[in-house]
Amino acid sequence: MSEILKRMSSAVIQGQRDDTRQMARDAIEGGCSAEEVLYQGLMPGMDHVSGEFKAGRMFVPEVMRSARAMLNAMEVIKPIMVKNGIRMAGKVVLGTVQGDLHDIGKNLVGMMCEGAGFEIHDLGADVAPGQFVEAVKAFQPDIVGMSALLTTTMRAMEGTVQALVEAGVRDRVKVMIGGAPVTQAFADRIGVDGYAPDAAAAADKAKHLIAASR
Ligand code: B1M
Repeated sequence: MSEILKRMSSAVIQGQRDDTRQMARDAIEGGCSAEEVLYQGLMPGMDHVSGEFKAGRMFVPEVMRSARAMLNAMEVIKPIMVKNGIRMAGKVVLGTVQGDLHDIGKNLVGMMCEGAGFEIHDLGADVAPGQFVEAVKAFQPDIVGMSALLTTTMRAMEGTVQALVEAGVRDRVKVMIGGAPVTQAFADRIGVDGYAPDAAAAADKAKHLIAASR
């Protein structure tokens, strides 16, 4: 790995967002491809962060700083990747379900998945079932990700799955859920494809769902 890509990984781990943006520019100008920047610079950094978060050695604010550092560099390489038709790991439509305004965890999940190479279409919070259906039709994602933080809004996850079935698009996507009150048992009961307890596990689960479907 070239020196600048190694330094980029460290800058992601340290959450140095201005540095990562400049490093991405320098790397591209120095002849690195956008793919090298993503897969050899940014993603190894986020993989490390993910491992530290899982192990309880890094916490939410630090992870968010790292994710922002990575996203800043992504702004530099994304247009190049789109222009060159570089395939991302997969596409995720993500939202906090209807009636629920909590979006910090959902944003972290989006950042971690983006760090794992996914293209994210974030619908925001308080997302109605019909909005998820429309987004599936518009963006053709591989995965629909739903977050809920209230026991009362967990029911909207089931309602959204039902809406996907009724719209005839349920079979086109994998559905993944999470949020503090959500459990694997609940995920099994409402018939979704995946559950993850935290943002790092969500990125891993998204990778597994994609691998299993290809
Ligand atoms: Co609210 N709130 N809140 N709140 N809030 C909780 C959730 C609560 C547990 C607090 C409490 O009473 N102890 C409680 C819920 C009780 C329950 O239902 N069992 C509660 C309540 C009651 C409410 C209101 C009803 C309060 C009121 O108005 N009376 C109200 C509801 C508004 C609404 O949504 N309609 C309300 C409002 C708010 C604020 C707006 C003030 C604010 C949200 C700001 C925002 O998100 N923009 C807020 C906050 C901040 C919290 C707490 C303090 C923190 C939540 C959070 O951000 N955690 C929370 C108490 C707590 O958890 N200590 C609380 C950090 C975040 C990183 O973790 O979201 O769990 P989390 O996400 C994790 C995992 O769950 C997982 O990965 C994330 C990262 O590791 N994950 C996924 C999340 N989504 C996933 C999706 C996946 C996979 C994994 O796949 C797609």
